[in-house]
Amino acid sequence: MTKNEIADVLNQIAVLLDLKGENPFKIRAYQTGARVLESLEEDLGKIIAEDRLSSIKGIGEALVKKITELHETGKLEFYDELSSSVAPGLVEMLEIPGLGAKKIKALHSKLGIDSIAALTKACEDGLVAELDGFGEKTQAKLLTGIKNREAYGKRHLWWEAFAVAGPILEGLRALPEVHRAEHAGSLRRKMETVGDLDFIVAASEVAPVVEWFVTRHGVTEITARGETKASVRYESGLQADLRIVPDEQFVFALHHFTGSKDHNVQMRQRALSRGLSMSEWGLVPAEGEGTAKAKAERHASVHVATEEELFAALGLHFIPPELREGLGEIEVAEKGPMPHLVELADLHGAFHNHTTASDGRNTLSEMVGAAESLGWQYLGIADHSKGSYQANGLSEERLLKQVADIQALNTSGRFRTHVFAGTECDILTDGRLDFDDATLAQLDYVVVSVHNALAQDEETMTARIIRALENPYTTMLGHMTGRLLLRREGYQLNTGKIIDAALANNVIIELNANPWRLDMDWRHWRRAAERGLLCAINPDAHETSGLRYVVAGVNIARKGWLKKENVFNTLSLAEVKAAFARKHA
Ligand code: DGT
Ligand code: CA
Ligand code: CA
Ligand code: ZN
Repeated sequence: MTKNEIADVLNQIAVLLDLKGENPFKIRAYQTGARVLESLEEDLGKIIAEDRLSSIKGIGEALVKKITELHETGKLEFYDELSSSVAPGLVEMLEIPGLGAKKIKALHSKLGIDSIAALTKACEDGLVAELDGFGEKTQAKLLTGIKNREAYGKRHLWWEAFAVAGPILEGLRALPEVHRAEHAGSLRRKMETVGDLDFIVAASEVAPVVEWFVTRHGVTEITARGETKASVRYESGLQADLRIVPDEQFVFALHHFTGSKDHNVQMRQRALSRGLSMSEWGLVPAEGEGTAKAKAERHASVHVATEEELFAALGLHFIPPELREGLGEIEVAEKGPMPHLVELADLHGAFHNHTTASDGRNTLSEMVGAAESLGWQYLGIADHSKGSYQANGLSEERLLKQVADIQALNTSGRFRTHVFAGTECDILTDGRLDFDDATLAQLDYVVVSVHNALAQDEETMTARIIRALENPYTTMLGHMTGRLLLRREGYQLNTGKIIDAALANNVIIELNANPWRLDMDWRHWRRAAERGLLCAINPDAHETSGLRYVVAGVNIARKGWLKKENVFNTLSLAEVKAAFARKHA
């Protein structure tokens, strides 16, 4: 274990001892030990090897043995036993403002409360207010604290977080003191969900920037305010972190706080193997003692003006933020330039879109008009099929009427955007499609999706979907797992087998670009595309503004290492027509 990990264990021991009502001096000893370890500049392994731990101020005899055991084995029997003697719910209750060890012990011994859920119930039932030392006010405060904790602990959709972050970044860049400003963290890496926003700024003066940041409209709470950083909370519970650095540190800080953690760890290892120490402060010779910060203060850092130069200093080609997940990107960047990832401008249309004929909110011509103003060469209309009656799915008759309307619109020359007539056809519970072959044959293409019997077991669901992919009229599979991010898990299925079946049957898999779906997940795309799977980035738009979701889809496609040639809707109109003709030949 590293010294920081050991410090975490010591702090945790202090918490557990406190909950058990142990002697305060003993508790303090663990807290002090943790602090001393964290600020230790020398190598812990060396100190232990030379038997000098007990000579360090703040580390008592009892701790020497425990630290040594943790360092050498990564385990501590004392800690394991202590942990198992305290209900985990009690530890969690410490996160609620107004609750310390003493109050938690009282709640536990008098009301048997050992979890936040039990506490919520007791507060709602008015039991907590009746306890000595609590009262109505405290009870109400605890309930609020529990509610806030839920809201704040929540992750946020990238799409919604980006909407908050964009104007903050613009505002920062417009400040006269600010030289450079960027997003960092998961937002910059285009993760599907975001824990908090991170901003890195290089500025000539710190105070006015912090002042602007913490007084912005929509800020409900300032959660931290230091000399070079600040954190605030917005109404949605979303937190935003700001760090201000001198110009020469900007690129290092930007790279560090963009992450991910795994990517950073691998980058630091690479630096070390070249005799360099890399941190948010700079890139300096690794020799000598002390923390990365101390080294950066001692040595002049390698000078870099851009992230390209930072990667180059470690013998690497530039790695786009989307790919910095520690999933082999460094090995690729070592050998040559990274693949050229698909871009928004590469898209010439999309295939899974709805109109007022089923559950959309805009008419066919409104949707086509919106596609035209995006400069799209084509738009695919795929309204629901009759089985999705709750979504006003189309009968055969209404579908054929729509096909005729689309043909008429295409020949009218009203729009420069060509319309393809398709369907989002339900995959019935046994894997048959909701329309028969004669009906499907009237269409340009067919998206197949699961919309009911979502609780089927993995084997049944997988077989069901594969059967649908084997239908010769199936062009693409819609929202593969049906997940709704932060709301609903996807249905059980075997992703590998479905990808195999898509490849075997020449079926495209959709990357549903709706920010709540982003399905199929980016983690599967790299490998699948290498095997030849084609992706269609589809907004699943239910109104004209929904077409913009392709922005989120392109982000995720890039995270999945997809290049232009992996994405079907980068084809021109003529190429798509030819591909559809081939499918039916
Ligand atoms: P999030 O906010 O949970 O969606 O994820 P991130 O990646 O934005 O994480 P965050 O905001 O905690 O920190 C931003 C970046 O800073 C993170 O991706 C990597 C870097 N970072 C933060 N803490 C650590 C750490 O303890 N070790 C390392 N190696 N990097 C860290
Ligand atoms: Ca973050
Ligand atoms: Ca953060
Ligand atoms: Zn659907």
